[in-house]
Amino acid sequence: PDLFEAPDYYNIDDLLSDEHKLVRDAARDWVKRDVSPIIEEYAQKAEFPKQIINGLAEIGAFGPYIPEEYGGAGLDQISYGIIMQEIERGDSGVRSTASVQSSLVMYPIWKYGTEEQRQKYLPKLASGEWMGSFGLTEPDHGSNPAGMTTNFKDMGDHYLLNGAKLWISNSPFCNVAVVWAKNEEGRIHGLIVERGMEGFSTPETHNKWSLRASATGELIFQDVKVPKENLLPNKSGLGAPLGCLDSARYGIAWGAIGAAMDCYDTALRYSKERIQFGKPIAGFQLQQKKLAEMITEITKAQLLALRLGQLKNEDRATSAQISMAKRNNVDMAIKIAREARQMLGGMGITGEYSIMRHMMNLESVITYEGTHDIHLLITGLDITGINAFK
Ligand code: TGC
Ligand code: FAD
Repeated sequence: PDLFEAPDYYNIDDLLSDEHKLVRDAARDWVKRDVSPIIEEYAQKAEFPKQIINGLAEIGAFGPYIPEEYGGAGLDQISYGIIMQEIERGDSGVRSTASVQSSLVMYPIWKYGTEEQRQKYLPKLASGEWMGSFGLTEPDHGSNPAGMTTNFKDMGDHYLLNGAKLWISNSPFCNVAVVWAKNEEGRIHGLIVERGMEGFSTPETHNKWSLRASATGELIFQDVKVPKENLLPNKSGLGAPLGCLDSARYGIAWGAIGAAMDCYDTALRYSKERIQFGKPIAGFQLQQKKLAEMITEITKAQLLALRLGQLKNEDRATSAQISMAKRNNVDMAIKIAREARQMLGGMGITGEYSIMRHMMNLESVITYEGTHDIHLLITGLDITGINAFK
């Protein structure tokens, strides 16, 4: 197939297995065929393209590393990363949908759920028949989720859930939501809430200038009766949702490389064709500086992600290592998007090219899953032992 140009300045392909390359080519081919041609239109009209859900399932984007017995793709962590990279080459919003489904909905059900919960939910989530969302953030508790006020009471034969979550990806169309709430003792637990439960609503958040092709909304619980069998029993406390975030943040570290590659590739091609002052703008030193720094930063980010993937495969990656990669790679991508946008001059602000969309998307990516500053403080805490959050 006619694939995207994929910068690989350090022959990193040599470090990938044949399976990694097969997974990558399938994802890349699908993004080029089914996502890139339509995504600008959906971003412009601020709508998630639901017709791509089947394709996402087919390339293994829903639960790449979830075992095949539960409908997952049974792949390793590097394959998971590569799939996120290829999807985000198309659009960060589409990658968000896959990240949430895999790392924030399937992962907690797989890791913290009962066998019955795994059997009931995972195959349907893997096939895309059901879509999930993840409710941690609240209107008054974003970076500090430990302060959450959403809560549930034990009513004997069921739980009664009250509260509200804000900024929830996939919420407007999710069939199930993994929701984090405090019990009467103030301990955080995960609950699976299903659409249709009385008192549960999911209003959409409009007027976003970022991640427009991803649906974002609220999760509102007004005396929702949640069956007792919907509680995730095998882990509680803030560490439970943070464990899910570790997996999603790892995927984002790879995903951001995809957005950066697309911006770099677009700027490189454009600059070789665009003639000003009698020569291609790629021939001017100032433009070469931009391109040379872009490929340098992409290469460093690729190596960081790949090494982190190896550590993840060996179950040795620490949360602080994941924070470093998420922070570095998203920052790398947003800077490349801004520089690449300038290289296209006026054309760079139009939807004829993907760069401005990536740039705006990355404003969400640098904020969600722990902001740029929060991840810096995680590194700071890790290396000094001193907590600067509070
Ligand atoms: P702290 O006292 O540090 O920790 C509480 C407990 O959690 C444990 N822990 C972790 N466990 C697993 N993975 C991690 N990354 C962990 N970090 C900490 C910790 O050991 C402790 O366990 P225990 O057993 O002692 O209780 O907690 P803190 O309240 O001081 O907060 C730390 C901080 C600020 C780093 C944390 O709250 C944080 O990461 N805040 C950022 C919030 C965030 O990232 N929200 C993301 C919401 S989801 C989202 O954005 C989805 S976007 C998806 C998309 O569309 O792609
Ligand atoms: P705040 O926490 O209010 O932070 C505001 C500013 O203060 C930031 O710059 C932050 O870095 C800084 N700050 C905060 N605390 C400190 C400190 N201790 N020291 C120094 N600076 C600090 N959440 C979910 O649960 N599920 C989802 O699916 C989801 N999807 C999202 C999709 C989109 C498009 C967006 C934009 C967000 C999404 N989020 C989701 C929420 C996201 O995780 C939060 O926006 C993020 O964690 C930051 O929280 P906040 O917006 O409340 O900002």
